[in-house]
Amino acid sequence: MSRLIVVSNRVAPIQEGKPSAGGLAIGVLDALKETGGVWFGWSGEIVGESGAPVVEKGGKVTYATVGLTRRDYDQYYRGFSNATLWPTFHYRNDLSRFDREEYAGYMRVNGSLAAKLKTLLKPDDIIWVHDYHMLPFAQELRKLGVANPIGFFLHIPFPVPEIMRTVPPHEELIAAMCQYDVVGFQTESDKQSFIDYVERTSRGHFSDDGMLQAFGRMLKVGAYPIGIYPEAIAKSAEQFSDRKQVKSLRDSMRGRKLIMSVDRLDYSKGLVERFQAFERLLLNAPGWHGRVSLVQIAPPTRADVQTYQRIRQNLEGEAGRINGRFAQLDWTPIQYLNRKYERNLLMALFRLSQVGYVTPLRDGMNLVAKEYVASQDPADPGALVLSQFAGAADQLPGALVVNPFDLSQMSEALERALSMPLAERQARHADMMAPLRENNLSVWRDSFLSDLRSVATATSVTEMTVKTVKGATEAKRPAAKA
Ligand code: ADQ
Repeated sequence: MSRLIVVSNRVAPIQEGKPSAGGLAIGVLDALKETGGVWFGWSGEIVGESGAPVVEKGGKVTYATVGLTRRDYDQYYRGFSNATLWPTFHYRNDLSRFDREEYAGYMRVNGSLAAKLKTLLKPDDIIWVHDYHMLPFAQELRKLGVANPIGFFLHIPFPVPEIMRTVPPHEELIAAMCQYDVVGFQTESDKQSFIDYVERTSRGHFSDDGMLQAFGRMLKVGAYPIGIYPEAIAKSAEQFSDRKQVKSLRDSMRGRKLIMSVDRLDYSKGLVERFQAFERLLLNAPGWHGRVSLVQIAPPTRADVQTYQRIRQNLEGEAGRINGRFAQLDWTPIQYLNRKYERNLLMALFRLSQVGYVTPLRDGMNLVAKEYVASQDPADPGALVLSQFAGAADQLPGALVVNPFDLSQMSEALERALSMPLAERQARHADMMAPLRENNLSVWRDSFLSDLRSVATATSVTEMTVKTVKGATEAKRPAAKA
């Protein structure tokens, strides 16, 4: 089988089973271990001058990492990726800024990373590129003559065409994305937004077999919702339930109900609205005073991007205000913890709680929602309040789905979740576990890679035909992709 090359902005070399790893790391690492391969990307270090990749072997997996210069980091990572693409793709074009130099830096870094990866490539490798930092990566590889099959998966939402057009170089970016052989999205609606853009703006054509013809190329476009390993999560949630921190939270609740929320601290996660909806519950249903607490765990991320500093101040202000308004000597309504926790411990905290409260304003998938469900005790599961704007809402039919812009609806859903009878909680939990098992993390990875491998097969069959018929000796892209 061909070697797999994974490219992502950050490379996270981890030992199998290490608890801090997220879906991307666990999912792709399994695939790399199976076929052998390379994981290529930024080491996370800022360096004086960016040199050749540092290559380390870990079993069948080779980790190849490069440093970024301060200028690269500011323009490519902090600038165009996180101050333009991230907000716009999450429908926050009010927070998005565009700077030509940052965009030039984004293209430059993609070009230089592509040149560095090229030195490691073999002719039959297949390449799987991840996320919004790398939209033009295939185009840069193609410029260097790389003809290998290249797939791309977008972990965050893809916006409708009207929003996409607010990014000034939108057409260049979409044309670059069409240099991939497979482009994957989290949901059918993200996929549709991409197709709508290409059909309306660039006169592309999408056919029923999932192939898109655009910018002189033919590519597969699909929805591949990322999953989790529900059995492994259920097991660790149960095993970690007797940890000291879990017991001490249980003791401190003294019979009160617990609403759990866990997110990276990001404006897309709707944290302020979430606190305000909880406040509305306390206002409208005073019977809950002293009987329920919200624990919000939200470690800061991208702390050097200004918008993230503002969200942090805003959230701390809201938690303080709500606590000041309602707290009693022996009851704090909101416990806001600004730090990272070991993943297994989080799963045990989910299991301890009566309500999972996951209400992003926009989210590609949201693995926390899936992890919350998988962590529950099937005999006495918690209920899930979930935003309709998380990709996960398509796949968790037993959730109480809310519009995170409607504070009244959210507070009503919280009250319903807190009072939900056991039989209804059990039925809803079973309804959610079935799709989580069917579409687990292996299914996500295997279905994407199987589509990418079919491209590889089509490529070699077409090349053989071209060679036989025309006696050509040079490697060519398949005719279907011309
Ligand atoms: P994220 O925006 O990071 O990911 P999410 O899908 O919720 O969002 O994944 C977060 C992961 O980090 C989860 O596995 C969670 O358990 C963990 N985590 C969160 N807070 C933590 C804390 N305080 N301590 C330790 N671990 C914590 C992006 C997209 C999502 C998409 C994923 C995967 O934005 O929409 O679901 O990629 O494709």
